Amino acid sequence: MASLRNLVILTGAGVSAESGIATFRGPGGLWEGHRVEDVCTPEALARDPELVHRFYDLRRAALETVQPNAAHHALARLDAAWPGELLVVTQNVDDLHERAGATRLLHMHGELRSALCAACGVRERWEEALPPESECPNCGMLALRPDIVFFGEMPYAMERIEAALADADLFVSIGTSGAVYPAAGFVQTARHHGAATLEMNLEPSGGSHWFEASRMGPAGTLVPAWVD
Ligand code: BV8
Repeated sequence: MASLRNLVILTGAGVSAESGIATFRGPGGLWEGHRVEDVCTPEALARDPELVHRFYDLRRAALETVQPNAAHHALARLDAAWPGELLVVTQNVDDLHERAGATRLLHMHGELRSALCAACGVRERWEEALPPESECPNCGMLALRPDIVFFGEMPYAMERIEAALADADLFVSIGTSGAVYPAAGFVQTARHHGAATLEMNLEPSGGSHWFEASRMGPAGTLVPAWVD
């Protein structure tokens, strides 16, 4: 990788699978227990706030029981050592990348350990249960919601992501099904700007045909082998 300068690495639920966090679309997956429309849309939040808040409370509480795996640690080592530009864009809302030590990281779909005020727009660190109608510490309105990007909502930091993709020499996708946009389109943007592309996933994804190189297998094995 000596000639490369700028890396963009996209991660999905597959990078956290070996930590014991269920992916979305596999057997027994997270969505299996729920229809996506029932827990991850603004309409669901308005229709049944108790269900949606509880869905994310359970996932936030589960963070206490899991640890970063070898893939998270390898990416954190790369982050610390890489002399050029590097950005890990995660679709995941868990905190395993940062607990492994990643710093050049952004959560494009929000974070479990954060609450968003629907009234003033402030994002607050949030560690415990978040019942509906919780008071915003900033504006006092009873308008806190999970800080999660629902379907139909704009992902965070899209301008920063687009700029990083435009400058990337290498785009790597790890552990994502390529089922959700705009993340699933990042590989095409990176290729358009001349980046090399690599996919590491347990099985071919919806976007595998866009990648010049693909390595199939568990992230906990493939990512350390690639980094080290
Ligand atoms: C938006 C919330 C516009 C957090 C999630 C075209 C362009 C733009 C948008 C659209 C479009 N077409 C349709 C849309 C709308 C929609 C969309 O993409 N729908 C899909 C269903 C077609 N997109 C949106 O609504 C997005 N917003 O476009 O806004 C806009 C513009 C202007 C103004 C306003 C709005 C918002 C999408 C975000 C939704 N939120 N999550 C949470 O609850 O966790 S999505 C959710 O699914 C995840 O966050 C993730 O992003 C996504 C995909 O999941 P994956 O991470 O890939 O997980 P999955 O289980 O699917 O796959 C796991 C993979 O890992 C598998 O391939 C498996 O093989 C592999 N694996 C398993 N184990 C391992 C492994 N790999 C390696 N090692 C292992 N051990």
